[in-house]
Amino acid sequence: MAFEDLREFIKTLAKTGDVVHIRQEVDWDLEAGAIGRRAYELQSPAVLFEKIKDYDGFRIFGGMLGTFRRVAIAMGLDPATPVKELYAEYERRIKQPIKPVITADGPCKQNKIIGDKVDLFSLPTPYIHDGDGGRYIGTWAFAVTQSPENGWTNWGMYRFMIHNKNHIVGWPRYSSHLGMVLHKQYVPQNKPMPIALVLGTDPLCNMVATDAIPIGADEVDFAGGLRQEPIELVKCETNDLLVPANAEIVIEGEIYPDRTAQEGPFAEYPGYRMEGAKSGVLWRVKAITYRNSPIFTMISLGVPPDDSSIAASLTAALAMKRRLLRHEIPITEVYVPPYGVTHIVVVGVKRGGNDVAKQIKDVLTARRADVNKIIVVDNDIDPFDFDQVIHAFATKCHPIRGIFCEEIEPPRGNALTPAYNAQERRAYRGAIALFDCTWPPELNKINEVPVKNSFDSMFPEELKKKVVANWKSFGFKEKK
Ligand SMILES: Cc1cc2nc3c(=O)[nH]c(=O)nc-3n(C[C@H](O)[C@H](O)[C@H](O)COP(=O)(O)O)c2cc1C
Ligand SMILES: [Mn+2]
Repeated sequence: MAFEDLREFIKTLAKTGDVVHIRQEVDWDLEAGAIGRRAYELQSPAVLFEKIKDYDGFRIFGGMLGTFRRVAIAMGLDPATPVKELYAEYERRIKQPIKPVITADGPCKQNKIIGDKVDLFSLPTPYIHDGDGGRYIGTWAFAVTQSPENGWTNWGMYRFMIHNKNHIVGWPRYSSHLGMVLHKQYVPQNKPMPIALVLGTDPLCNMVATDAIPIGADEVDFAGGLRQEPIELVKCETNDLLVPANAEIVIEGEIYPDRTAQEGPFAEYPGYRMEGAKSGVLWRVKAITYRNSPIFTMISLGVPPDDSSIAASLTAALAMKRRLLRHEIPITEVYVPPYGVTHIVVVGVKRGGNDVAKQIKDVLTARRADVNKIIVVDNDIDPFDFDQVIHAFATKCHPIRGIFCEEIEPPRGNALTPAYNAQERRAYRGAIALFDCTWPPELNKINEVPVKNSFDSMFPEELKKKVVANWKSFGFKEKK
């Protein structure tokens, strides 16, 4: 069962107690951001702001996928589904893409503002964090763009800020799919790049827009796979791009091939504000279309947990897993713990040792090193269980022979890593630390590998079976 649109998802959240409807008037100027931020930090429900100061008739929805419960609900699963099962289900569905269907009309066309009438300040874009460079219109939205060469249509989540009444500025990195296509295919020909920014859809569309789906593949097919039903698309008013017909708000425009503008600063996903303004990608807005009583979507990004550290950590982990498996590295699971804000990843391996650990490091840093700490554990450790991971790290990672640190050469460094200094960040320099918490395969299993003192590893199979079989009758529960 897939959600028809964002509204149906919010109704379901209301039934499970996972959304708070705020009916008092709330100010778009910092107040919505402050409420949204505190809600994350107290692991509260998502928020639907029903009355926005200066913007009658508009609503704002914050925190769509800010807890694993909300991710589970978005996938049509039991809200209490364990994180590991969410990962497995996402992984299973993403392997079965479903092509979209195209319709002639849709709710996103109920209101149209075209050309000179466009005024971005007619939307209730929040000024989210004190210190942001402006009002951020894209914090939990996705950009649709297309390659002029082969029609590859990309959906990606990149931040966007209002520049003026009909211009938006953003920071899709050079290495993002939008950035690559812009700089390699449009800029050299001095051609403007059509773009549509989509707010308020089935949450699985947002989720897939955070996923590093390979170059050349259309994210919309994977959104279909995730919801197990095709996405309905409708054509834009001012270009040929296709957008979800049920979207709350669609902003259409063209990225200049030859103009940039200042973007930021912004409270970024690692949980800090680091830099001043950057030079950003600039676009002119040519049309805005929206549903009646539209719901604007936002996140109040910051320290974890929030939609970025919850939903986007899951997609980041599974993208890393796909990459490692493509390189035939003998891995089991990959986990990105939310509080590690995609700066730390835990990789489980079938066969340990420095060589395998170094291969993992090389693959995960080859194109760009967004992560800066990699923990590799043997398959007796569940990477999703941080108690087990810290035990392996404490006991098996040799402080000299188990830790490998190296510099990451520009431009592969992650400019948003708080630990890097300003020069490193600006130059896209970086560093990586690999923590090998595995036993080397050359150790003699009988004499050299210390025996682990656990229920699983210390007792005869027959006895273990008997103990497990009698467990409940002794008066214990199955799980911790
Ligand atoms: C909340 C949020 C904001 C993001 N903002 C940006 C951004 O401004 N620029 C960027 O390059 N990537 C950003 N990302 C990461 C991209 O979404 C991610 O790399 C994704 O794979 C991009 O799609 P693509 O692979 O089709 O380029 C953001 C992710 C999240 C979750
Ligand atoms: Mn892509």
